Formats: sequence, C-alpha cells, structure tokens
Amino acid sequence: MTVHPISRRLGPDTLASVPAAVARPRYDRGGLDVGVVHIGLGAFHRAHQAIYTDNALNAAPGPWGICGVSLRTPDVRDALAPQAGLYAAAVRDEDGERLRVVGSVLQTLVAPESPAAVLARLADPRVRVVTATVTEKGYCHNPATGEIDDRNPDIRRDLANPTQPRTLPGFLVEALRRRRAAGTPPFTVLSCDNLPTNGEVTARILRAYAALLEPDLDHWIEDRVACPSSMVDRIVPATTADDRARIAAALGVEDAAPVVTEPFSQWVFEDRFPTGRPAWEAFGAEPVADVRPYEAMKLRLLNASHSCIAYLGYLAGYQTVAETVADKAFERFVAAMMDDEITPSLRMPAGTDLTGYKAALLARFANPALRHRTWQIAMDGSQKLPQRLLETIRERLALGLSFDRLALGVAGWMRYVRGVDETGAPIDVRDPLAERLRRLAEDAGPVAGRLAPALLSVREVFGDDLPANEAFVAAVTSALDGLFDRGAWYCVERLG
Ligand code: CS2
Repeated sequence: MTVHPISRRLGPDTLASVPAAVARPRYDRGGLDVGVVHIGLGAFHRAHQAIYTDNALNAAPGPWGICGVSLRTPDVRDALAPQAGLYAAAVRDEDGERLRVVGSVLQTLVAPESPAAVLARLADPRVRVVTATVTEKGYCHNPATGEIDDRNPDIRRDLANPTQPRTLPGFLVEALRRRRAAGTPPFTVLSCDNLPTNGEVTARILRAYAALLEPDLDHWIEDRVACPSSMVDRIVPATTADDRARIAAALGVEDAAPVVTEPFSQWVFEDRFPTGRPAWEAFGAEPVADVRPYEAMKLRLLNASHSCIAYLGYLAGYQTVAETVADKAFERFVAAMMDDEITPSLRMPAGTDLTGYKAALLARFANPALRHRTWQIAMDGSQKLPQRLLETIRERLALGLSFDRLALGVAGWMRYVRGVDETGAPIDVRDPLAERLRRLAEDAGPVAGRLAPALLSVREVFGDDLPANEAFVAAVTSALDGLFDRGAWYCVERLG
C-alpha cells in the first residue's frame, strides 16, 4: 500500500522528510527544561515570542522551553500535541513565502480541562518567566481606568474557587501563593498585549486580585514579582484553510497549526527579570529602561490606524486591510491622520525615525500576501478604543486642536457596533459588550444625535470626561451623521 505523503503529520518523526530549505530547530528539544509558561497560545504568540525563543535556543540551548496554555478552547492543543509542539511559520510578502519549523513550544495545556496541571506547572521552580497574550479583555479590567473589574463574573468565580481558576489573574495569583508557601522565588510576568504600560496594568490587577484572595499576598507580590512592560509588534492574521493546504504542500506533511505572518517583527521590553530570561535580544528584541514611548508609538500609529481601517474599511465594503489601503482615499486618510493628528502626541527618544516608521507601516498594511480581515481587527473595540484613539483625542482636546479623522474612527466604531452594514446586511459584532451595545443602538435608532450619546454613556470605554466634553461630543456626532448620510467611503475621501 502506498501512503500519500500529505497524509502524514509534521512531528519529530517526519521532520527529516521536510525539504532542506525549510529551517528547523538546531537544538535537542528532548534535553530542554520548561522555563517559560505562556498563557494564550494563539497565532500571535506562535509567530512572535515563540520564534524569538526558538532563535535564542538555536544560538545557545538553555532551560527555556515553553509550556503553552490555552485559557479557553482545546483547539491549539489538539492541533499541536500530535505534532509534539512543532509547527511551521510562514513569512510572506509580495516576493513569496519563507518557511521555518519552530520547536520552542514543548508542552501544551488547556486550562479548563486541567487547571491543576496548569497550576502545578506555574508553581514549578524551573519556571522563571510567564509571558501572556490574552488580548485586552483577558485582564478583566475596566478599559477606561485600568482597574480590575471586581464585578466580572469570571473574577468572582475564581475568587470563590481559587484552585480551579479560569482567568489570568486567577491562575497567576494562585500559583504565586503556592510559590510563596513553598519558599520558591516568584516568576517574572511579561505581558505581551496591546495595552499601554501593560506591565503596570498586570501588576495592579495581580495585586488587586491577591488582596481579595489572601491577606498580605498583595504586599508580597508588590515587593517580589517583577512585571516589566513590553511592546510587541508583528501582523499575524488568522490562519486560513488555504494557508494550511499551501503550507502542507510545501512541507510534504500536514501541519494543523501553522502561522502566517509578515517579515517585520519588533519586541521592546523593560529589562527587569530578577530570575533570568532567554537571550531574546540576541535576535533583535530590544531591552530598554522605559518602554512607554515605544508603546505609545505603536498603539497610536499602528493599532489606531488598524482600528480605523477595520471599522471604516468594513463599512466601505472591504474585507482586508490590504484591499482597504489599496484604495487611495483610505491610504491618504491614514497617512494624514498619522501625520497631523497622532505624531504630534508622540515623544520619542532622540534618533527615532518616525517618518520611516510611518512609511513602513503603510507598506506593511499594503502587504498583498496577507489576508488580514477588517472583521478580525474590528473585534473587541470596546477594549481597544481607549488606548488606540481616545488617549490621543484627550491630548488634542486639552490643547484645543482638531481631531476630525480620529473622531471619524470613533464614529465608525459606533456605526459598526449597530450590527447592520451600509447595504442593510447584518454584521457579526464580536465584543464582550456586544449585547449591551446592540441594545443601546437599537433603542437609539439610526440617528447620530441619538446614537452617539447612547454609546457615549458606556463609561468603561469613554470614561466620565469625554461624554461631558462638548467639543468631543460634537465632533463624534457630526462624524457619525456623515456616516449615516453619505457612507464611510465619502467621509474618508473628504478627510484624506
Ligand atoms: C490588530 C493587532 O487585531 C488587532 O486589533 O490591530 O493584532 C495588530 O495586528 C498587532 O498589534 C500588530 O502588532
């Protein structure tokens, strides 16, 4: 009987059959300890931190294998476990695709199935770093204030069942409690999510949760647990069935968990790891004393533009970021928003080439080899708007400066979360607040003068200050009026 090669699966036994042009781990995976636990084993981690670690291990093997934990579904574990954690990363641009097999993920766990195994791994003294990509909502905080949301049902549930947690703070604090009880030094927690001062946010949430769990644990965490901040950047669209088929053909074996990404990658972090870390900087990661200017640059330029492209591009009928910015009206709009409304808010260290950074961003958005869906980026807007658009707007309001394009982005979100597109078709709005937003929008109806104030009443997004600011309310209402009246494309074109 002949076995068709593609029916075989990527794994340690089939790696030798993968074409030689595909790079692969040069270290002995069997001899590695798990030194890093990563929470949130999505495509972004596999295309970013796991690759930096793979590079570090290639250069100098050390005790830094990764145990990846999924907080919700078993999908990634189901895909990766039969492959012993191996998967391909495809780097794509208009010149083609380069593949490598990544080996740094040694173990995968699914938190809802085995919380005890996750806690045991986190309490293991060999684990010295915990990294996290749990998305904005995974911090269970109020996005406008950055404080823990102690009414969050998952947080309440974890506090009532601390040995069977579900949330990031629930797992980390219980593991830290066990480490303290056992006299084991704490791990360092490195947030890799798109939040400004993500280390401070993490530290605050861990302390607040600990204070609710056990007296004095919050002080121990404050004194002993380092939570450096980091800025991460790499565009990683969701992998599609087409990607999997193309990559399997190139590898000669099936891979159920490949990731597809761009050549660009950046990682800037505060270098506070009292118990050590992999040598990520040897491969381009940038340890710095203060990461805040880099976070602001990335969130306000890249992510803000992404969100505007997502809402306004989707409403204008575009499916992907590349399609949207191929429309010159959109490209001009994004460039003008970055130059006129965002750049003046950035205070970069001397020598930073913001002009080059912005030109590179436009080229990255235009990468025709990535199908980055506007719908994907539009997800969870209630958690993203504050740090992407509203902070910059606040600064401009304080200086009496205009912000018409940023206001159009906010109005685009309002128009989008109504859940009906410009042709009358339904939009599948994904957001932790989706239901509440939809009800507010339904009661208000498609009238800017009613919809804008209705949505501005969501204080977790807009805080108390913006709904009370006349200039802000007027700008957003007028932008939303334009969207209802003339449609997204016209409004974008007018401001481009
Ligand atoms: C995107 C980000 O989905 C989104 O909200 O804006 O995931 C973006 O692609 C990354 O931050 C790029 O580093």
